Amino acid sequence: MNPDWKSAKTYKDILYHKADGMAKVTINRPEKRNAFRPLTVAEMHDAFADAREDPTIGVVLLTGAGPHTDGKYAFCAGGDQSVRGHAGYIGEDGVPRLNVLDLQKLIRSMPKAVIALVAGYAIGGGHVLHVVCDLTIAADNAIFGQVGPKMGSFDGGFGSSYLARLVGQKKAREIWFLCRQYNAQQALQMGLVNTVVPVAELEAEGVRWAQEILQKSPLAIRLLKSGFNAELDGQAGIQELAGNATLLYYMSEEAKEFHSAQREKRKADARKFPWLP
Ligand code: S0N
Repeated sequence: MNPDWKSAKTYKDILYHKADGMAKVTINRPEKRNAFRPLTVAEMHDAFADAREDPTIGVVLLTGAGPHTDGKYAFCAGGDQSVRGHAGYIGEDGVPRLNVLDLQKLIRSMPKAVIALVAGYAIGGGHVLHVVCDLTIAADNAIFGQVGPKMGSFDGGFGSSYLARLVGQKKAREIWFLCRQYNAQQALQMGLVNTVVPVAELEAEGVRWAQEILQKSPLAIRLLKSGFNAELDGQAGIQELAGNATLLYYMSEEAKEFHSAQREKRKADARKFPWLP
C-alpha cells in the first residue's frame, strides 16, 4: 500500500514528507545529480532534527529525486563542486564550511532507523551519506564510489573508518585508493548494501522495510542502534549508550521513588528495591 505522504515542511533543495510513522527526506537537485551545497545540507539537518524530535516517527528514508530529464538517476553525487572553495563549500553567506559532517553525526546518533534508498549514483560525500545510514536498499541501477583522491579531497572519518567496518579494511582501501565505481550486485556482495531491487520498486521496498521495523519495540531498536555505534564511536558512543541507560532508569519505579522522595523532602524507601545479582 502506498503511504499517503504529506509534505511536512517546504525547503529549497530538499523535499520532506511524513506518513504512517515514516519520514522521507529527498535531495531535490536532479540537474546536479543531487549534489549538495551548504544550503542542501542545512535543510537536510533541519529535516532530520525534526524527525528525531517527532515521537510519531520511527524510521527515516533518505533518497534522491529523479530520474533527471536525461533519464539518469542519482542518490547523491557528493559536495557541489561549483561552490567548493579552498576552505570548504561556500554558502550564500560567503562562508566556507563542511557542514555535511554534522549531518553524518545526526544520522548516526539519532535513535531511529535511517534507511538509504539508492538509485543511480552514490558518489563521494553522497556515498558517505548512504554509508552512515543504518540500512541501504539499492536499486539495480545503483553505482557506488569514492572520488576524493582524484579530485583533491578525502573523508577520513566515517567515510573511511566506518566503511572499513562494513566491507573490511582491504576493500575499503581499494574503494578509496583506486576510486573505481561498483554496481549494485558488487555492492551487495561486499556487504555495502542490504538488498537490491528493481529501480521501480525502490521506494515500495523501503516502505516495506520501514513498516516491518515500525512493528518492533522502539526502545529495543534505539538501544540496539546505540549498542552498534558504541563500539566505534569512542566517548561519543559511550555517551549515547549511557544516555539511553539514563532514559531507562528515569522510567523505572526505583528512579521514580528516589525522585519523588527528594521532591517531597522525605527519605526514599530504598528497601523496596532489590540489589540484583
Ligand atoms: C556522478 C557522476 C559520475 C555522473 O556522471 P554523468 O551521469 O555523466 O553526469 P554529468 O554529466 O557528469 O553530470 C550531470 C550534471 O550534474 C552536475 N554534477 C554532477 N556531480 C556534481 C557535483 N558533485 N557538483 C556539482 N555538479 C555536479 C554536472 O556538472 C552536470 O551539470 P551540467 O550539465 O550543468 O554540467 C559525475 O557527475 C561525477 O563524477 N560527479 C562529480 C562527483 C564528485 O566529484 N563529487 C564530489 C566528491 N567530493 C565530495 O563529495 C566531498 C564532500 C564531503 O562530503 C567531504 C566529507 C568529509 C571530508 C571531506 C569532504 C570533502 O570536502 O572532500
